[in-house]
Amino acid sequence: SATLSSLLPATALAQKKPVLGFAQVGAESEWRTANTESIKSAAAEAGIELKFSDAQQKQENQIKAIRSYIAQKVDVIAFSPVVESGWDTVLLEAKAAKIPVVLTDRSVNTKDDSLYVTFMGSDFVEEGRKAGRWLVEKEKGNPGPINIVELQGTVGSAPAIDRKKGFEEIIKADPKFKIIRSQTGDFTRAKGKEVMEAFLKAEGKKINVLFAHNDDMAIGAIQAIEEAGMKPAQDIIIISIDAVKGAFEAMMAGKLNVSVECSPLLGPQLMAAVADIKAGKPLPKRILTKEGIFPMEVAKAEFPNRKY
Ligand code: GZL
Repeated sequence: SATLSSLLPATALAQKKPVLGFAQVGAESEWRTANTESIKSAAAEAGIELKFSDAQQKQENQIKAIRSYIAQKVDVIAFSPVVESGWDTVLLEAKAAKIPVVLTDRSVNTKDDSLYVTFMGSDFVEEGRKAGRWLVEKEKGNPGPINIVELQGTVGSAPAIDRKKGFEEIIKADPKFKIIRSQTGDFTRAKGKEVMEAFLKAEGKKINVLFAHNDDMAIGAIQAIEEAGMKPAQDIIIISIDAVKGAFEAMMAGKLNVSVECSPLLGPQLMAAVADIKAGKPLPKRILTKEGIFPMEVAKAEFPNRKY
């Protein structure tokens, strides 16, 4: 009897939709929601079949999802590693199954960079430097001391490690800047508010600056600052990263001083990479997203152009 393949024209088989398995971090922030939206809409646009999972910010759930994609024999696996370490084992399993892996947004710590085809995402160290440079410029006339509290992102994640590194690299040039408290708010509004409340209780009016590793924690902290009877962006200068809509709304309300852009719109670049991999084209090991910085003075004019 004729087999199905002999019935279908060869082109139909050759154009079998590529299948992409994507293991997302979670839904912890506006940035992450916009990133998920970008990936889902770009997959639909590109005619790529997307299998998608949300790990609720737990590494073991991401590893489980990657293993399920290996079992389903998807064409490509992509993920944003919630933390930098602990991926070699499951990436070796993907390599053994001959399934190429793309890292998006965050990278992994590994000695074997054959475990992934490419890493596409922002330069988080540069984002930290941009935040530091803005503060140095803002306070150039102020002899100090300038006391900074820091809301770190998820412990062990590339953005938290690298944004801290970049920021400190810039402010260490002048001893008037002192980070007096630093703790993780896990990139969420709720935790950002909770930790800022603790900072305010401990340090109160001694705090001159808040450096938040993302807008969601900054927005939570703004609520804590107001509830403590202080004026955000005036009594306490607030510097943040992502430049999501919520940050623009806070800047237009005069409650946030500046947000460093970190684009979540990686969907189209990811689908192009999947198509190139399927076509056997080589990819650069590192694909960098271009980004700016938005102080409150330009927020109103820039807001209509924002896509996330
Ligand atoms: C950065 C991304 C971070 C965002 C946070 O690329 O990994 O995770 O800055 C998000 O908002 O939670």
